[in-house]
Amino acid sequence: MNQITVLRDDARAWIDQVRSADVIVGIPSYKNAATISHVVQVAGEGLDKYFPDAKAAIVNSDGGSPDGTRDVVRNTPVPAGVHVLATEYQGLAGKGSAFRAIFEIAAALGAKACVVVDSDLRSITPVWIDRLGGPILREGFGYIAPLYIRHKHDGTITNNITYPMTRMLYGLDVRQPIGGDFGFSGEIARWWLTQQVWETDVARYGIDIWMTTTAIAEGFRVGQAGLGLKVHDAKDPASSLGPMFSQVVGTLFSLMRRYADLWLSVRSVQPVPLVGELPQGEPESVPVTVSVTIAKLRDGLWSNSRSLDKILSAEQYRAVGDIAATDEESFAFPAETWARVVFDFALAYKNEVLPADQIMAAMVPLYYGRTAGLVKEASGMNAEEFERHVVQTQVEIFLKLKPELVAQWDE
Ligand SMILES: Nc1nc2c(ncn2[C@@H]2O[C@H](COP(=O)(O)OP(=O)(O)OP(=O)(O)O)[C@@H](O)[C@H]2O)c(=O)[nH]1
Ligand SMILES: [Mg+2]
Repeated sequence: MNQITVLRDDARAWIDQVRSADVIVGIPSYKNAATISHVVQVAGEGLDKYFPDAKAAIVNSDGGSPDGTRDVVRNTPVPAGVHVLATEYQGLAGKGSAFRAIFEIAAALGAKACVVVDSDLRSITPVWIDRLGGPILREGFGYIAPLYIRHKHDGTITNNITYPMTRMLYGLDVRQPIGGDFGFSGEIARWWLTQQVWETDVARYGIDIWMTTTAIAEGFRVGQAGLGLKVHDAKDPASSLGPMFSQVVGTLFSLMRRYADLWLSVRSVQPVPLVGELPQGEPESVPVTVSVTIAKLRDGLWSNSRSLDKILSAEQYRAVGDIAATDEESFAFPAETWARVVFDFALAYKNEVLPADQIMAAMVPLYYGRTAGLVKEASGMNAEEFERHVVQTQVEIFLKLKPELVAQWDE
């Protein structure tokens, strides 16, 4: 068994008492007292209904919430036979450390399948637990990513970078590589625990892209679970996604170095097996303030000019300068320009032209710029039109331009 490093005494005592489990649902949290009870209740129902013969547990891995999140979990009724732990992990503060504690508990209990779901989900239903965990327990999958429809203003990091890059680099059409709700085997959890990443951004919001990328690159069988709509406490991309962006994309870039031998030779895209039905429908809307995102592009271009001069090619630097100079009315940030900007940043990260944190800080304003462009392109579209005309168009552009990145990588 792996060494236990992030578990407190209460969690260790609980493990000694429960001893083993077949299926675990892990729920990371930080200040989610208002929403987590629903998630725990639905997880309990899902385990009871779809895994009646399995020994099951729910583990809330909390970041020391001051709002009583853990007590809410303890006071939520679950079906008889489902064990519940609400504990505070130790280590670097972040979602990844919360997951590490869940992996350690899964390993200690010898769990065969593990499901993780976010604590701010409002659209979760019991069947999610089956779709994410069933293929692991019963069909030999190693990793299940979620497939759901999100509002066009939600998931801007996914739509603008983690989806197009994952698909282009590794050749697998995983639509929600950082969706947060996953199923995985005990085997992969034990492998993740052996990796020396827990002092990096993987311990924070880098965890999702790291799990998905390593699952693909290490050859685990990957599937997607049709989960319908994702409705959660979504953040306005104009105001609160900067740090998350740096952590996710910095992790994606460092994985590009690790798995270069793999992705440099990938040229086509394979579909991912679907569990359940293709999602449909229109989720509730997420607000976005375009004027704020454009202002962040302009301010950031100016304040990061010395970094951008080292990172961007002259052509791309000129292009984003022209984009920033257009007024909100006619603002556009073409996907081609964005793809080439992303490639320039990936190369700068690999070649260490500046310290990683400076590179990522200089990229955030450009992400705001592309987000404003995406919101403008999506204007008047429903979820289905947005998927077809904006998201799928952009991923095809990344794939078409991949040879430009490959040619520069080993220069
Ligand atoms: N334990 C712990 N959990 C965290 C921490 N940060 C986030 N989480 C949990 O991780 C899950 C996802 O976080 P969210 O902030 O909802 O992020 P998201 O939904 O991926 O991102 P958005 O699309 O921007 O809303 C939630 O269950 C959070 O409670 C943390 O520092 N510690
Ligand atoms: Mg959320």
